Amino acid sequence: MELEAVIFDVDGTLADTERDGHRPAFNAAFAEVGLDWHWNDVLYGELLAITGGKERIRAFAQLHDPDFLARPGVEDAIRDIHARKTRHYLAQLEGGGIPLRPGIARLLAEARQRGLHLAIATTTTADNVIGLLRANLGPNADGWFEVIGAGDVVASKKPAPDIYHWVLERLELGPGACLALEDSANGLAASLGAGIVTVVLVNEYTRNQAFSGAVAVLFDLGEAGKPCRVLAGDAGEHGLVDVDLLRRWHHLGSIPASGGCN
Ligand code: XBP
Ligand code: MG
Repeated sequence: MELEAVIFDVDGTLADTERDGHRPAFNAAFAEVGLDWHWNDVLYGELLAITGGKERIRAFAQLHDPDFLARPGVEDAIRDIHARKTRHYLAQLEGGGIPLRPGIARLLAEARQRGLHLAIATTTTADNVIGLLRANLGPNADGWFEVIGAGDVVASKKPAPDIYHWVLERLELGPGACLALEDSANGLAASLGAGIVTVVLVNEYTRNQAFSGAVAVLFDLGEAGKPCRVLAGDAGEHGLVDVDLLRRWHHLGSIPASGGCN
């Protein structure tokens, strides 16, 4: 089946947003509401096992501050902290503080030019996605994506496949016509759970995770003069991850029993 659409995860895939983007925004929100919580980068790496900011706050409190969860109105308090966190994160984006990963802008431009549909499947808040795209690619860049599936539009976040099902339905495509780009084991479980061939782009937080079932695993997509670094899978003679290579991986990954890396 022909590749018709590429579905991108956001955090960790389009940009390295977590350690120096979301994490300080959470900490600023905690300080604002008078909580003495502080998430250092090691702890934050562990907390990333829980996708979704509100879910991550709740999971942290369960372990480290159970009294917080016993307060009356705690769900409103979590929503308030998370809304503050989103404001801090957006301010950082607007200040140009979070660049895209190498090769992302190049690949998006080529994919558009060659008529592929683009979509987003992420657990983060929609405003964060739009802010990231506009800050880095221009004021209309969110319009390049036919479908943006984000945050609470589904009840079960990654590793559940629900966000991918939501996106596929709106793209009006079957999983076989799509390829997903993810950065984490949770994200890979979600895309594979929806039956989508997936390329993984690792980052410092996810590089030691297991990516069985991915058609390829890379450190980066590569830029002119700086070839992509492939950890698993076959990039052939391609020095950069471009649309031709995505098409090749999509084809390979679609062949039963020959698709994934182990
Ligand atoms: C990303 C997330 C998000 C972000 C924070 O996971 O889990 O929660 O860390 O964003 P993925 P919010 O890349 O797998 O989609 O605070 O807006 O949830
Ligand atoms: Mg991710």
